[in-house]
Amino acid sequence: MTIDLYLYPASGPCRAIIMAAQHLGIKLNQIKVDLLGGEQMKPEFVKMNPQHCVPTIDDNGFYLWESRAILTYLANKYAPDSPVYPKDPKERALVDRLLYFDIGTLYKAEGEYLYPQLFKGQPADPEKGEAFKKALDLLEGFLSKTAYVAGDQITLADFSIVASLSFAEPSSSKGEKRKHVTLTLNQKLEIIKRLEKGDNRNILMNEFNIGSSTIYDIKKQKDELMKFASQSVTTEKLASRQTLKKPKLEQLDSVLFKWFSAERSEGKPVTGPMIVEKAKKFGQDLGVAESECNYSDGWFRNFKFRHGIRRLDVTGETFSANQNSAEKYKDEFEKIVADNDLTPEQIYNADETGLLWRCLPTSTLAGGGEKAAKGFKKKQRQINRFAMC
Ligand SMILES: N[C@@H](CCC(=O)N[C@@H](CS)C(=O)NCC(=O)O)C(=O)O
Repeated sequence: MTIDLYLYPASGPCRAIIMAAQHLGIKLNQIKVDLLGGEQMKPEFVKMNPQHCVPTIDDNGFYLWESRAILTYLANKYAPDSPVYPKDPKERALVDRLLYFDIGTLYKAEGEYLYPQLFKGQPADPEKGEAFKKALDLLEGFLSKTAYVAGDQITLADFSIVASLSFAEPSSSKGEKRKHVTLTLNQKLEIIKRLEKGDNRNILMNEFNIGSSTIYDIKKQKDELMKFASQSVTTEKLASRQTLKKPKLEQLDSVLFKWFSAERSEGKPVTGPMIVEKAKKFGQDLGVAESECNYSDGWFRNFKFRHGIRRLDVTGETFSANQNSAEKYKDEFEKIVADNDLTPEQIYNADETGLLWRCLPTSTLAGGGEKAAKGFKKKQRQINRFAMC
């Protein structure tokens, strides 16, 4: 039995349903409605929802719209024990309060301020802007006390409010995409400290050039970040680190990439299985537990992605000749000719057989900086035999 969700991908209320369903493991059959093309006005849609809006669900003939009503319906019916919509009357009332705050205050103020600017090209109305800011300040007040909007656990109110604000964030950038910023652990810790001191999140967003979702993520990561900081590493490390990845895995990654680069700088072809084999060996030496790294396809994909490693065809023969030895051999060769009193007719030039080189791979993995993989002789089939007389 599937639940159909009629949606428009850019719609904030629709995103709330998708996020909550994903969190609760509820499968939805997503059906796109082309709002710009007026598809919601078609008789078959209006018959289902006379208010002709998305999100709308069709749960086997039960039609429901209004995103917050859909959220509570899905949780009640398909995840009754989930803490996203607690059973305790008081806890549930707090979630409801935030859902009503969203529809009646936050999303309302946001829409009244931004919609005329976005859809009618009207100038910003400072009074409406002030009302929106007041609503944001109220939200800020709630969030300064608890990790999530309605307490210390994620609830339906978070999905609703995040979806509402996901609309304001791109709108406020006036069409310019904010450059992606990756904060160091030190910066994240500073943000946590300042939020706890009561600093305004809008000021922090501006100062660090980040969006509200990043602030949200940092607050979510708070315990993990504090634990990591207390356990670990020097101040310089915190200043440069951007993730909480375990040091041992970092070491493995770095030593493996050094080995890979060394092999490639000598022109040796390197294949996936070779890298995985080497990683296992280094992992063993570093004491990396199997639970920390399983050297799976996914791990290998990420390793290649992190270092910009890709597959290149082996081309040319650049590495087939040893230039240094060839230089030295010139003198040796002249001496052999003189010692044996050889005439030009007695000297032959014979290339080495290519047979051995056919055992080498015809492609290799190569680092991001390599444009072409200089290769050995390849695909040679003939064998030359010489009979001296
Ligand atoms: N309060 C409703 C708002 C729904 C709404 O306004 N949907 C818009 C898209 S974001 C829509 O479908 N507009 C088309 C129309 O009303 O014809 C909810 O949360 O579901």
